[in-house]
Parts: sequence; C-alpha cells; structure tokens
Amino acid sequence: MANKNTPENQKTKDLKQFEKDATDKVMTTNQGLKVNDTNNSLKAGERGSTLLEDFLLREKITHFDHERIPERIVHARGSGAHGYFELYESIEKYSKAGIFTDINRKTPVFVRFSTVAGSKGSPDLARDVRGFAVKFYTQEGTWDLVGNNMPVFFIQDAMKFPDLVHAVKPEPNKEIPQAASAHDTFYDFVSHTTETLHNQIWAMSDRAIPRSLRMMEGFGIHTFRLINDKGESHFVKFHWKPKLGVHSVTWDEAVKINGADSDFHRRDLWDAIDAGHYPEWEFGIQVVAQEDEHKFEFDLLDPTKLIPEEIVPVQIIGKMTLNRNPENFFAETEQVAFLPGHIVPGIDFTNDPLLQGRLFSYRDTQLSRLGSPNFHQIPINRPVGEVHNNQRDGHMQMDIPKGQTAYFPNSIGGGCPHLAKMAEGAFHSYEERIDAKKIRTRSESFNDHFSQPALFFRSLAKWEKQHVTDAYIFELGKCNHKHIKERMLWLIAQIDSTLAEDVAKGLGLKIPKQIEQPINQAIGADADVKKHQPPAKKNYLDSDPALSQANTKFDSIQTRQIAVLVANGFSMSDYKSKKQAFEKEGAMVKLIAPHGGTVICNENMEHEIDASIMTTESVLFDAIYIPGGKKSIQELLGQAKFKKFINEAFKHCKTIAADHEGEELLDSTFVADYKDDKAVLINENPKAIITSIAKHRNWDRIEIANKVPA
Ligand code: HDD
Repeated sequence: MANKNTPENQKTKDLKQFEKDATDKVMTTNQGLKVNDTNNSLKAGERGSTLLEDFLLREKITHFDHERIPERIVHARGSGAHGYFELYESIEKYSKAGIFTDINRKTPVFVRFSTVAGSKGSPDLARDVRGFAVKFYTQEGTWDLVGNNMPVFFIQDAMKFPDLVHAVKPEPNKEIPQAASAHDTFYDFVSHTTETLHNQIWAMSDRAIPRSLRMMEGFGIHTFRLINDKGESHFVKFHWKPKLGVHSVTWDEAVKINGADSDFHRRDLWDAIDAGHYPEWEFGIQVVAQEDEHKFEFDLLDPTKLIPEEIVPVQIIGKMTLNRNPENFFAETEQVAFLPGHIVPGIDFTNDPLLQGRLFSYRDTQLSRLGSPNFHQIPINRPVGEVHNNQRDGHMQMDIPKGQTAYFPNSIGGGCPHLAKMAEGAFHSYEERIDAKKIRTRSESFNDHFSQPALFFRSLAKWEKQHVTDAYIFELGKCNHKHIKERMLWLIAQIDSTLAEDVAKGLGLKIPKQIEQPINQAIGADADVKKHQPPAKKNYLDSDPALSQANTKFDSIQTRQIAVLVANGFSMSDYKSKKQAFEKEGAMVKLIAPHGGTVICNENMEHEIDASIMTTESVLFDAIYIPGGKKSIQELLGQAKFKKFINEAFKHCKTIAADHEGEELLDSTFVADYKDDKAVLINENPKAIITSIAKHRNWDRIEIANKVPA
C-alpha cells in the first residue's frame, strides 16, 4: 500500500525539475550566453540601421513571433489548479482501480475549469456551460474525467459536434457575438435539433452563471463502466458536489460583472487558493447493475439524459481538494491536454455514441493545438509512472530512448520493453458481447426529448423558474428571425405550457399551433421521419430535488466577499465586532471608501482601504455591511455611487446590514421601504448577519427587486 503522501509528492517533484526561478540569476540567451543589454539592437552607428548580424535581436524577436499557439476550439477560456483526491471508502466490489480501492492514497490532480463558447480572452460570466476537467495522476496511469457543470450534453452523437459548435460560436460572416448563445444561428440549430432541449434548459437556468467555479457541481455526463477484479461490469455516472454548495449570480449581475471584472471567476479561484481557502468537492457515483441496463424510461447510453438521484442515489466515496495555484498559466493551464480516452484498469467506456467520438477528437486536437504527438511529454501532461514503448521521434522529442531496438517483438533488446501480464495490472478492455449489423442511424431509444427538460423545470423553485423564463426571453429576444423564435416557443410549450406562455409574452409573439414538420431534423435523409420524432413528454417522476439549487447547502460564509462601506469617522466598535465575526467564519471583509488610501475611524486609527468606490462595483460582493458613525455616513450620503451600490445589492437579493447611523444611508436608497425584508438587518448581531449571508440570497425579494431601477 502506498504511503499517504507519495503520489502527491510524485507529481510535484516531477514538475519541480522543470521549474525555473530567475531570482538572483544573470540574464542569458537561450544558449546560456550572458546578456548585458536587452534594450538596444546592434546598429551601424548610433542612429544607423540595425545589423542582420544581431543574433540577440533575432533570437528574442523570433521567439516572440511564435509565442502563441492555437486556442482550444471550444473551452478556450479556462482556469486551472492543482490538488489531490482522497478516497473515503473502497468500492472494490465495483472497481479494481487503485484510485477506487486504496484509501491510503492521495492522488494528485490538476483541474481546468472553462467556459465553452468564448475565446481565450472572453469574460468569465458568459451564460454558458462550464467545463470541469480533472486529470488524476494515478500510479496505474493518468485518468482524465473531462466533464461539465451540467449533467447532460446538447447532442447524442459526436457526428453533430461540429454543427453544434459552429452554431453557437460567433456567426461566420461577421464574427459576432462573442461568448454568447443569444443569436440566430444557435437557435436555428437548437430549434431543428430537439435532442438539445434538455441541456438547453439547463443553460437557461442559474447553473450557466455560477457565483464561483468553487460553487458548481461537476458531472462526467456519460455512463461509464466500473470493472472489478473478476472482470464484472457495473454502469456508473460520476458526480462532483461542491462543499460550499451550488450558487449562482443573477443575469443582471453577470452582465455587469463582465464589465466590472471580466476575470471574476479566474480571480476568485486564484484568491481563494492563495488565501488558504482550498476549494473542495465530494466525489459521488451512481451505480447501475449490468442487468438493470434496460429498466429505465431512457437509454443509459444517451448523454442527453440524467439518471434522477431520486431513482439512483449518489454514493459519496471521496473528496477532491484544490490547494495550489499553477506556477505559470501557459505551461500548465494552457498546455494541459485532457483526453476522455485516458482511463485506467477498473474504469471503461460504454457505447455512448458521443463518448465514442470524443475518444477520437481529443487526441487529434492536441496535434494542432500543441503541435506534436509528444504532447504527453510536456511537464503538466506527464504521467507519474514510468513510460516505455517503441514510439519514437516526432517534433520536440524530449526523451532520449536508449538501445538498438524500437520494435516488438525483439531479441536484441532482450524483448524489452516487455508486455505486462494481467497480474501486473495490464489494461484489458471489457469484453462486451456484440452481435450487430453495421448501421448509420440513431437508436429509437434516444427519441424522448421532452420528458427530462420538463422534469428539470418542474423540479425548480419559483425563483429559479422565473430566471429560466427571463433567460429565454433574453436569448430569443436577441434573435432576428421570427420563424426561429416561433419554433422555439412551440418546442418550449412541449416542455411546459406556462413557461412557453410567459416567454411568448416577453417576446410579444404567440405560440404557434403547429410548426413545420419534422420537428427533429437531426436524422439522415432517408430515415423514417415519423420514427424519429420525439413523443409527447412523459412524467415518470414528479420532481427530483437534486436538480434545484434551492436544495443546496446554505451553511457557510467561507470566502464570501463582504463590502464594508466607510468614510472618515466610522464607528470602530460596530466594525470591529462584525469584522472579527465574519473573518472567523472565513469571509473576506473589504473596506470600500469614497477615495483610495486610508480612512480614520472614530477611535482615531488609520485603516487601509481595499478599494475606492470609483474602482469597484456592488456586483463583485456577496453582501454589504455599513457601520455607524455620523461623520462617515454624512460623507457616504454625499457620493451617489454608494446609493447605487446599495440599490444594486438590494436588486440582486443580497444581505444588507447596517448599524446605528448606517440606517440613514439605507433610508436614502430603495431599501428604505423594505426594512422588514429578512435580509435587511439593522442593528442585528453578527450571528444573524452571518446566517443571512450564508443563505446566499433572499430570493423571496425577487419581485420587489425587479422593480429597482438600478
Ligand atoms: Fe469536449 C474540450 C467537455 C463533447 C471535442 N471538452 C473540452 C473540455 C471540456 C470538454 C471540459 C476542455 C478541456 C480542457 O480544459 O482542456 N466535451 C466535454 C463534455 C462533452 C464534450 C462534457 C460531452 C459530454 N467534445 C465533445 C465532443 C467532441 C469534443 C462530442 C468532438 C467530437 N472538446 C473537444 C475538443 C476539445 C474539447 C475539440 C477542445 C480542446 C481539447 O479538446 O483539448 O477536442
């Protein structure tokens, strides 16, 4: 059994040998030649032309000219972090994987979160699916679980992936819009490809605008297999559940955050790890016995379907902690290459046609993105175990393979590298029995496109439903083609008639009685059209509580950003008691003042401020606290932006607390008429404020909040 710290040290040690630290070092060329001027090129005379001879100039400029690599076709915008995975209990009855059986291991991981549609420099709060890709550096080889923060995908067959991506990306004639699905080509595709509707309604929900990457779930999406040491298979779905719960911002906030801090999620992840608030997710599995494959109302191989947790509960078996920021963004986060085809003994694929296509695409894309079949030798991509085979050469070969032979079998090289026996842990594909015709088609068992979107919508709380309605009105409102909006309205009506009516009202349109047939056009030209049209929704489960964010955790204010509004003369005693209590619970307390520099409290102490009101926005915080102090409040009242700051927080249903004279500032805002709101707390004790902030938002306020003209 491995030493508890071995695996983590193994990857850290491996990466360390490639790290470069220039502290106290002299500048050199790439050949190690010492350089004493990197500011001026070599010239013929002081004002003369630059000489071709200048190898220092050429080396520097040539490297610069080739600094960029192609961004990822999708998921270009991302943020990464290192950490480790621990197993709570062995699941050896299902899987023989070391990572699932050895509870003494700490398996190193590297995680990359991403948005899907936007370019590398696009803003973080786009309405979009988030990528959730985890690389486990296990002792038996690297396992990549390349998932998303939503449990289903838009399409059922990898063959349609280029169409989906071309539809959502900026339109090809004008390269507009960036990082947004709210445009004609996307809804043209969606409205003709009804299998997309389930993932689509998730993308309209708050899941698509997370408060933090640390506060979202992760899903492997596909049904995979777990294989035990007897070679038996169980179906499995993988889940990540954030310890901080699943929380989101509102769309109005998202739009404003993108302007105020387009790196909001990236910064949040970095700052939390930097401050020692290590993000954690529990790892869960939904296991289905081989013989139960066909007992569901949907096909386990269909990636547009989830298995409701009400039907198959998630068993929590481990935990992932992210505890280290990368040393270098490009070397690690940009160059990391995830491949769903990276699996280890004890885990195997199913015939999900989306997964099968992914097994090809990810290796292929690295060849143009990273430029060489040797991408696995880049430090972040190297497995922790030894690598020996007869693959040779290629661009940027970093290894120096020794010996005369590069083929198998051989006798000159002593038959090495020799083949692993099964007893030595060799990989062996699950021996699935297949007796089938070769056929290009879509299984009829994938045809139900309305039941699960309807289950999702039914499972949401009132405020979540309102957000979905508003999102559809926004997205379809951005489309120019009436027939696309009408197709969408008809399809939404198949999911939920009230939702469709509300969206139609917002669009100023009527739900059409019929739309042109067939509604699902994602089929072959000669396919039997009738056979492939989705049937009316079925109700096999009234609701699944796990689908609603109303049922997440509301027990912590750890890492919550609390804006404290102050000016000279603020009450130190009010502030001190709150600050201590908030920080004890792990919250980040930030002083916001009318100007930069410092402010002096009523006890004559100088306090460094975190941001002037001119450089920050309400949307960057989770809650507001206003300590008393007559002088301070008078000054805050004199600067209109403080009122805007409070009105916006009220609009976004956040906790607003004030002590003593602080109430006067609230009286000058929209809050004045709503002081009985349960998340407006005046002269309350710290515990009450903490409980309120932990609830994330007071969604009961939503109807009043919508009236705030902020
Ligand atoms: Fe994909 C990247 C997740 C279907 C082709 N995908 C990529 C990343 C994530 C996902 C998280 C970013 C990895 C990183 O951070 O480097 N993709 C998914 C999920 C899918 C899915 C959860 C369905 C369940 N993807 C999918 C299909 C195809 C691709 C069906 C192609 C047939 N995906 C790619 C890609 C990318 C990629 C083009 C771009 C960069 C990369 O692979 O390394 O090959």
